[in-house]
Amino acid sequence: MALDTLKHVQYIKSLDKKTDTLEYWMTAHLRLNGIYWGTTALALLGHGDALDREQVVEQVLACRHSNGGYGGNPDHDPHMLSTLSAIQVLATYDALDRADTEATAKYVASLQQPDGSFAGDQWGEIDTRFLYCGVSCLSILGRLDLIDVDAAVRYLSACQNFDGGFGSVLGAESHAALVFCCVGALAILDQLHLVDADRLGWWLAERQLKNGGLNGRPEKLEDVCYSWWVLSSLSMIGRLHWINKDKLQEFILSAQDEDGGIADRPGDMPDVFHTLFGVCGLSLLGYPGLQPVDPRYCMPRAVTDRLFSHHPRE
Ligand code: GRG
Repeated sequence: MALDTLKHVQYIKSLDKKTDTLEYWMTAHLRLNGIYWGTTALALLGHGDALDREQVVEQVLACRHSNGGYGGNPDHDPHMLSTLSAIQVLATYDALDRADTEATAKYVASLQQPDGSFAGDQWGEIDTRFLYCGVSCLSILGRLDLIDVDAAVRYLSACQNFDGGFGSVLGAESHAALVFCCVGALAILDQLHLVDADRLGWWLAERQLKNGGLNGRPEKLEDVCYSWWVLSSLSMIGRLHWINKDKLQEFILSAQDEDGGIADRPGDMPDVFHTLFGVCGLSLLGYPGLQPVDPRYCMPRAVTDRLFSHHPRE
């Protein structure tokens, strides 16, 4: 089975036109995340110009608040998850100069807690996802100097469990998506030596099931999105070869929908989240014709190369 690139491009392009569907309105709070998932998938598929740049940039800027944070949709409260997506999309379209990024950097930094962790917004939920968002965002903006990096690293380090994995908060069960968040943040901060790579690599490799797909933790079902969370983590710790690449590639390709888009597993309905992470997984596996993805940022390598030639990540 081969990757149906053009159908996936058409599928992503069609998403913003389906405004008469329940799904469209049920996912309103995720609109900015959706723009990031779609535009990143298009860029990795080699069709970064498939959407109108100005329209995308305007859509992102419409979600901006005066404090520098971004909401999931215009008039939605600012949140760390949508703020990272906004910055990633603006960076991908080389449009960071269109927003007051200094205010955004200050908004993000204001959510760091004394123990180094990050809250998702003003209401104070703590999660390693938000720590990743904070570190990734500030690194893209070249403003890691605004936070207590040592405290963030101490918090991340303390989150590593006996099995080598990481969870959503101190002491929480290891979960592959949170492994990406913690390892990704440590990679961005150049602190990967703190990870027990053999132990973590073993736990990650055990996520592969007989059908080639990966799950997110023991006894759970396979899901295409773990092709990103698991594989990017293995890539960052230099152990990508610890899983069976051919079987994973076949699993991802078999989750393609005949009308475009990729689903969580074969036979299910496709969505843009799984489309991005399926394409990202294939890119890390070296699938021909795909643009390389940066495992630390989940952005095209060409974009992060351009960004960090302007300013050092520190
Ligand atoms: C830039 C790629 C990128 C991410 C930014 C938001 C974020 C940082 C990471 C999100 C990580 C996360 C927690 C993803 C959710 C993955 C997922 C499918 C969770 C489902 O959890 P369960 O318990 O699934 O329903 P399992 O598979 O364990 O049954």
